[in-house]
Amino acid sequence: MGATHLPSTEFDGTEVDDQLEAEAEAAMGEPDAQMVQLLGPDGTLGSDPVFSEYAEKLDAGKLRGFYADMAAIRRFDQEATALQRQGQLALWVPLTGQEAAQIGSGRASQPQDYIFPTYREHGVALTRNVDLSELLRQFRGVSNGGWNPKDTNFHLYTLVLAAQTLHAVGYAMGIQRDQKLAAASDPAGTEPPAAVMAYFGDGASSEGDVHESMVFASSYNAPVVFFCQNNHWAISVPSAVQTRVPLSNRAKGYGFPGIRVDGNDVIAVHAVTEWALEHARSGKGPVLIEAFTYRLGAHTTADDPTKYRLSSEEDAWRAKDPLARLEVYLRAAGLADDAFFEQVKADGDELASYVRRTTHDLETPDIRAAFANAYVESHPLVAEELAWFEQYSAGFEEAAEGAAH
Ligand SMILES: Cc1ncc(C[n+]2csc(CCOP(=O)(O)OP(=O)(O)O)c2C)c(N)n1
Ligand SMILES: [Mg+2]
Repeated sequence: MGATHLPSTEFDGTEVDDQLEAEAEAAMGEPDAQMVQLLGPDGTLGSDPVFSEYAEKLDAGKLRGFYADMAAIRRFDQEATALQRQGQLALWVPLTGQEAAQIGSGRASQPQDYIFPTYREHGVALTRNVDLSELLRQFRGVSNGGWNPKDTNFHLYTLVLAAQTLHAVGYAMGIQRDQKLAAASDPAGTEPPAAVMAYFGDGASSEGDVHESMVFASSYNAPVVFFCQNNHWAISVPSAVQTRVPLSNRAKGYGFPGIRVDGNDVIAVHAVTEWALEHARSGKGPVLIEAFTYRLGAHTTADDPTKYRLSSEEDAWRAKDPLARLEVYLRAAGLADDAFFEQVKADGDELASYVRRTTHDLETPDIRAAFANAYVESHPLVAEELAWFEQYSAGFEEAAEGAAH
């Protein structure tokens, strides 16, 4: 038997930072792992042995719809940024650059699926029919939520990084149990199977919650798709400092498929997500998708990316713009003309004006809703606290009446 060789500690000492930063720079532009891509940055459609089949199912209407959605959410993003600059929102989290990752994946979901977003998934919200002005409640500071997740199966935004991945897996395990019960009572199975999609970022992938959620998802074969948008930055920390291997490779360690997809290619993202959701819904277990994309703007309106990254990097990614490449393809294939693109622009302006009008009128929700939404069923402690609150509030009314007499 040969001697045991321990691996040398390549990253010893203070050189770690320098080395990782150099790697970060090198990795910033081009992916170093196999990546599914169908629509290239120049707008030419390529092929893939597995995923072309999914792309072929997309008719002209669907492709035009992808473009219209991406343009609408980019316009919304600009308007929300302007509203923040004018003091109408406390903060805004821009998504520009990530439209294909969000519209492609959101449009692959079915109404019965349940989505757990981070705080940047405005494009996914659009695909789930969340009223976009409701989305701004939290950023205007009038509510901690803004919409009823039950209406759209699109959960509230989670600001605590990665916490939603645990919620998603728990929910997926719940779906699994509900489906078993339903199958026992109705063997013909009238309800379509559902899956859960958990969004998170490259930075959040370093959180223990992601590890725990993947272990549980794997152990229980939960119907969940982990959708990681690797937009290359966690505020000012580059993604290469978060991982030495492509994030999609991590799935191997948990024993489920991991796929890296060009996150600026809406056709490929849609195909890969459709495949992954079918995989999860049909009982085959979890999938990790890493959408390789880029955050073109600031982390939030409180951030200045010129302090930590080069504009040349932004320019390189601007050349891979998800909308521009789809426009080239649609025009070249004769699937859309000037009239279509003009209409999309006009619709975007109308959406922006709707959002601007409604933001000014967003009302503070009735605080009683917080008591009503604490548990599914009534709970004596909550009822007691509500009674106390009613009495407390009535005290102000009595005092006001007393002062008036
Ligand atoms: C548990 C936790 N730690 C730190 C933060 C502060 N924080 C907010 S966003 C962020 C970076 C997240 O980066 P990433 O996961 O890549 O998502 P992105 O913002 O790029 O979409 C950090 C550190 C937080 N919200 N929650
Ligand atoms: Mg990120």
